[in-house]
Amino acid sequence: MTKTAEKAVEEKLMKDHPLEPYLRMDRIPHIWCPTCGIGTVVSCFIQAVIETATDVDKLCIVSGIGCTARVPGYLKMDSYHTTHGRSIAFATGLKLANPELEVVVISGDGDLIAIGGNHFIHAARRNLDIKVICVNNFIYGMTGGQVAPTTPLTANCSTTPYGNSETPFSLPYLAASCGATYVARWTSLHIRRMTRAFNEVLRKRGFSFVEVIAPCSTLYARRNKLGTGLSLLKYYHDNSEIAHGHDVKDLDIGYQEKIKVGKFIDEDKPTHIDRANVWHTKVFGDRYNWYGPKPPGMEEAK
Ligand SMILES: Cc1ncc(C[n+]2csc(CCOP(=O)(O)OP(=O)(O)O)c2C)c(N)n1
Ligand code: SF4
Ligand SMILES: [Mg+2]
Repeated sequence: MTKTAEKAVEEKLMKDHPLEPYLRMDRIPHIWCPTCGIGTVVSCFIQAVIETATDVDKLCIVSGIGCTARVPGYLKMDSYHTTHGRSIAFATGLKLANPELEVVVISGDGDLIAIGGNHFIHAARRNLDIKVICVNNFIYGMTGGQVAPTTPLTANCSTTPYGNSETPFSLPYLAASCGATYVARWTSLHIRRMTRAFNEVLRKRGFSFVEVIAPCSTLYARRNKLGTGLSLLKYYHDNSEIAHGHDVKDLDIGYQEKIKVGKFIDEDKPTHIDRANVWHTKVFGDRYNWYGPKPPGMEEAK
């Protein structure tokens, strides 16, 4: 093929790409390394937005800082790239200021669970109606591969050159024990299942959490001599076990051990705003102004 023909094909592909309406194409190419898992999460998320016919005018995407936290910058919708560890705090403000918004946090394990861990547990405890997608690459990717609260025992990081000796969090267990209404874990290899999970959380009311295990090819894979990002995907293929409904206490991830994936929690309970409305109506009676839209079945509650 001549160079001109190649360019024409390239241009047509770019023009016809089905996700293009949802991407800020002026920012492409993105910053992520080859075979990094974050881009897959973006594609699956957009696919879920399309499949659920989510109103993009009401959709807000929030992140903190990190490689994963760059996601909102590429999405052509209201998106907020906030400060490190404060994505859920920011999302809480958005949701409470305008309960009609669909607020989705997409950020990294460091951002959400290390510096941002306190916001995470309290948003889950309150059952705040937001969706949290955590890309867990077992490391602080953007800042040079430091150890994270998700790093498996013995794994090598730039700050643990002799191996990690700290017990990591199991994110589904953490989310579930704090009160999350939806908890799932997939790897970036599970494209259709991850997309289905995003479909479900976009339709769910309440604190919904999806952990996506994704390769950091440049830092985690290389430092641990695990090959490329592609080698990690092969590893996920061979070592993921689908275990829907499995006991959340038994979802730890050991270094290069089997990874249990699936949907572990899917339940319905009143959200933070539902409870506040019911309680304040009880306390203040007719003097209370209902906050936000009434949920299905509660229209007559006041
Ligand atoms: C208050 C503050 N502390 C530390 C940093 C430096 N910092 C930026 S991103 C990051 C960690 C990113 O790790 P993670 O959230 O897992 O995202 P990843 O890059 O792995 O996707 C850190 C420590 C910062 N920007 N602000
Ligand atoms: S450093 Fe790691 S997490 Fe960041 S873009 Fe590269 S592969 Fe992805
Ligand atoms: Mg990370």
